[in-house]
Amino acid sequence: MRVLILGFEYLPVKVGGLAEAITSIAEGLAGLGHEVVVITPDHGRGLGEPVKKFRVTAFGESVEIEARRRGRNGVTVYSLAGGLLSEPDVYGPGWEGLLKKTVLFGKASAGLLNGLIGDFKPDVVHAHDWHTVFAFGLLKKYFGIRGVFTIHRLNKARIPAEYFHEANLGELAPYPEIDPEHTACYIADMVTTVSRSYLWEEWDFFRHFEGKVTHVFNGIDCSFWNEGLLENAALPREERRRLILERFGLSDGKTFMFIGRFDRAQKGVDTLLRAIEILSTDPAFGDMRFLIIGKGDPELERWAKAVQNRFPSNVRVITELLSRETVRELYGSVDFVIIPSYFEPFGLVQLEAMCLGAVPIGSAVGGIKDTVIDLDEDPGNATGILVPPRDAFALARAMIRAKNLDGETLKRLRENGKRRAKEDFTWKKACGRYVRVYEGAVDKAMPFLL
Ligand code: NHF
Repeated sequence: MRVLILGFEYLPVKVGGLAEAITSIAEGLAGLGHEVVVITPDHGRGLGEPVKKFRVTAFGESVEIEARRRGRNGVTVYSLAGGLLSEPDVYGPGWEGLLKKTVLFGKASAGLLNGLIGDFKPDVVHAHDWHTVFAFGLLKKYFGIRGVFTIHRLNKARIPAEYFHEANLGELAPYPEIDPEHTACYIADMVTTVSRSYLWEEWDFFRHFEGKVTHVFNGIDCSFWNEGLLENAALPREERRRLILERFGLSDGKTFMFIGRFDRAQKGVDTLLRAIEILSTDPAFGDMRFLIIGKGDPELERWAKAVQNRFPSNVRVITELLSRETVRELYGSVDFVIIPSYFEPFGLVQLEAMCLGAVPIGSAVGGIKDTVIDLDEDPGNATGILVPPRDAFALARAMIRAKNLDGETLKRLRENGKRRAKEDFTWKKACGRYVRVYEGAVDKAMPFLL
């Protein structure tokens, strides 16, 4: 099949998990023998060779668009530069700037395909997240291509209808304020999201598209998240842990790690900080170590530092950016990884941890619930522990339980986790299912089948 992919992030341009997901899907499809072309904004990176120039009008101005092309792992990537498309802030500048950038991306994508269509007529256009709504709408309008829209994380934005008029898609904007995710799903032939549980948690949104909605799990690239590549691969895990803790000025102990954005909406670092405060009065606390890695909301950063100052022998907060290799070293050394998210469409941390033998303790939501098999639910196949979200007491109890697990259970959790990450959540599987979505040969979400 010929597949055209639209996305606002594509490696090496990365803000979050979206870049990894879109890149892995494109490369995975190419690996299955499909012809894959990606269109993405250049975001001022100047990647690839300039191959086409043309002008589009947008917001009363004429903008020169430069299409740059590069090949990467079997995929042809076009990045569009010019005007706001060259703005380095991927999701900016500001909200209005972002809206204008999405409109310009739409027109420039249509202009690019207009020039390519004689040589490359896609069988399917696969658009990711709402920033591609105008590109998706225009490609469907002018070329009538079958369209698949994937939601990696619902944004629930409302944008003024005038942006649709400016994008030459006024027919999609009958009301003053439009939800772009709703519009993209409405015009799509198929709608997907990245885990089964997230789909049902957000059924109030997805039910509007009943009959054409399904999930496709993301995958994990265990070739990078691989124990064999650890700096201290030859040492026993406890020794690696001791060395890592020493590096952070801590003595040895059972180690729990959090890695993620410090925000109040999703990642739940506040629940973890509360749980540590609760644990501090427990006799078990003396043997527990916490590595909290991330940054974001300044108030949460202050709270985290205050917890570190209160418990200097137990807690380290690391706000500087760590390389992927260092993060891999940490996953391969700590005992447990905490993922206290309030919601998680898919989530990569729990699977990265599982690839490297760190046992996840996560909220029973979205993709975490679908990837981690809970110790109480299925002790033989368990890969971690699930707790209710936003419940610091439950998380504290789970951490004490984890600390006291016997060696045999811990080993089973680790081995099961590695196997599940490597075998059940491969990008090859994900891409095989996307192909079935493209062909319309896939099971759908049916509320009466729950
Ligand atoms: O893994 C890629 C990522 C997900 O849960 C993640 C999210 C955004 O919030 O699909 O997209």
